[in-house]
Formats: sequence, structure tokens, C-alpha cells
Amino acid sequence: MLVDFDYFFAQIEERRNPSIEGKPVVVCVYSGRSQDSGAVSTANYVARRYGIKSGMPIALAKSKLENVEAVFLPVDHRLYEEVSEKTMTVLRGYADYFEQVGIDEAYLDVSRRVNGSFEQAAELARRAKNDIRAQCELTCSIGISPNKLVAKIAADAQKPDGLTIVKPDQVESFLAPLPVDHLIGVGVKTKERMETMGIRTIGDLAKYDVRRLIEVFGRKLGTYFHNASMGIDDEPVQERGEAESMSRIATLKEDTRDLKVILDRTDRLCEEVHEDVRQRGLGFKSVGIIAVFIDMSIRSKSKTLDNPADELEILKRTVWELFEKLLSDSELNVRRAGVRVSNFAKEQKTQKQITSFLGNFEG
Ligand code: DGT
Ligand code: CA
Ligand code: CA
Repeated sequence: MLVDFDYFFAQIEERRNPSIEGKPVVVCVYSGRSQDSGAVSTANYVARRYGIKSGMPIALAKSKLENVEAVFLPVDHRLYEEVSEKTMTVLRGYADYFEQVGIDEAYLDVSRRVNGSFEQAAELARRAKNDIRAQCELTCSIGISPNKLVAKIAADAQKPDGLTIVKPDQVESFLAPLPVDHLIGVGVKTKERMETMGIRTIGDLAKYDVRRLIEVFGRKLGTYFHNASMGIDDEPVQERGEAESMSRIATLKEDTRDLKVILDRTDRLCEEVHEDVRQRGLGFKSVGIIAVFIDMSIRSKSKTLDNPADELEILKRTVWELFEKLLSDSELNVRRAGVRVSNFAKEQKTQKQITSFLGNFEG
């Protein structure tokens, strides 16, 4: 399965402020040079009907929406990252193997848990969509197919709130009528090149002589295009950075240095991290915490346990201990707090340097 959230940043903005639903919503990256300089990050589907697209200059988007009551908002990455983490935690529970590939999409290998049945996979997808709607108040679109390549295209086939199932014997007929640029790796240039060769659809590409493709695009790319056009792909769904560490970070309700308030939030982060650890049957030997203070300075602490542990209570207790120490060394209020476990018993990886520690938190 490929799960991709619909108009992700704009949908989160609608959820935050339901009164803007139904109006064109345009989320922008303002460059700050002049009032409207910058680009559109994404737009809701109402705005898309007016021709608004990701990457478009803000001024152009404004002119297209000139006589319409539209909402223009700046990106709030912090919020989108938090929502993303939550959605990924929910989705992970539906997969045998899980691979997040962007802020709003992930591949789920569900073969084992549905015994290879596409009907059961569809049922699982419907449950995942309902769960995501209930827990995160968001819609997503899901593509189900025998492999990652086709699942990605299937997820895009019916948006928003879509569910598209392409069984093995439907792959060819599903792909054939689609324009070639639906394939990953076919950009504007390649598309133009293929057009001059009389290749407009994926079906045209599938019929094209593979030797000729290799002459034009080289062996690697030519072979890839040939296989991709027939829906052939055997890339596994792979956990990213599985053995390194697992972490969660969150913005506190208020800036504070009250240990109780901080632990109230980090206890929940511990529960989420613990759930990830438990699902993968790992034990952790290191526990870390991180605090981002109101001046944006960052402090972290970690502790190595005597023995690998997998108990939630040990995690919470260690986090408590570490935050107590950290607060005693600083006078500033804390804005964000995070929890991390690493040094997993199964893999016995050495502990990473502080830079990757932060990299992990900020993802
Ligand atoms: P969708 O999936 O077609 O319903 O719409 P989105 O907005 O979810 O599009 P997607 O999945 O390609 O991208 C996920 C988020 O990434 C999107 O909400 C905003 C951001 N994003 C996408 N394209 C661009 C871009 O060209 N510039 C910037 N700044 N952000 C982008
Ligand atoms: Ca999306
Ligand atoms: Ca996406």
C-alpha cells in the first residue's frame, strides 16, 4: 500500500481553523523580500479548481484568485511535522513492514497480515482510513497493488479520500492509458523526448522496443523505463533507520520549567516510542532526552542502562531522572521536549554522535 495524505499542509490548516473550509486555501512559503514574493507550497482542492499549484509564485496565485474570497497562509512546518509523526505512528500499526518516504506518505507492506489477499488488503485500508480520520481528523488516499511502483500511481489515481486497488492481472490495463510522466523518473525533459519518439502513454512505452530505449536513454534508465511501463518492480518496503534510534519530540502546551508539566507531555511521548519499540520486539540500552529552550538553544542528556530494557516504566523513570538533572542546569523555560531510545539489544549499534541525535529529533 502507498498512503498519501490529501493536500497535506492545507488540510492541516483547515483542521486547525474549520471556518476556512470550502474556501480556496493556499499555503505559502514567503521569501520575505517583498510582500507577495515566494511560492505556493500547496493548496486545497477548492483552490486547485482555480489553477493553483505547488511551486507557483504567490503573486500569480493571488491574481488567479483575484475576485474570490481566498485564504493565504504561511507554512507552519513545526505543526506539520508533529501531525506527520502522529499519522505515521497510526499507520505503522497496519503494516508488517513500514517505510515513510516523505512528510505525508508511506509504504506499507501488508502481504503477510492479509495472506496475500487483495480483498483483505482493501478492508485493512478502509480500517486504516477510518482510524486516521478518527485519530487525526485527516483524509488520505491509498493505492494497493503488487508492488511499490504501481501502488504509488494507484494512490494518485483517485484523490482526495481515494482507495484504488490494482490486482496483478489489472496492472497492464491500469497503466497503459496513463501519460508517461506518471512514472517516477519521467520528468518534463524525458517526457518531451519520448513524445518525439511517439511515446505518449505508459502503454506506448511498454510496446516500444527495449533495445531502442537503451540506445536513447542508456542501459540503466532504458531498462528501468521498459520494466516500469509493464509495472515490474521488486523494491522491498524497508524500514528507514530502524536500528539506529526511535524518538519523538513535541511542543509543550506552554513554555515552562515545571517538571510536572514537562513530564506530563513526555510520558505520552514515552508511550508512543515504547509502542514502536514493542512492535518491533526490540530492547533499548540508551535513553535520551532533549529540550529546546525559549531562546531556541538545545540541551540533551542521555543515560545508558545496565541491561537492555523494554518496559515503559523504566523508560518513563529514566526520562524523569534526566529531565530533573537537565532542569537543574538551566534557568530558561522549555518550549519543546523530546524522548529517544537507542542502542537496541538486537542490533547492538554504537551510540551516535550528538549531531545525528539532533538530526533524528528534527527529522
Ligand atoms: P495531494 O497529495 O496532491 O493531495 O497534495 P499535497 O499537498 O499533499 O501534495 P504532496 O503529497 O505532493 O506534498 C505534500 C506536502 O509537501 C504538501 O502539502 C506541501 C509540500 N509540498 C509539495 N510540493 C511542494 C512545493 O513545490 N513547494 C513547497 N514549498 N512545498 C511543497
Ligand atoms: Ca499528499
Ligand atoms: Ca506526498
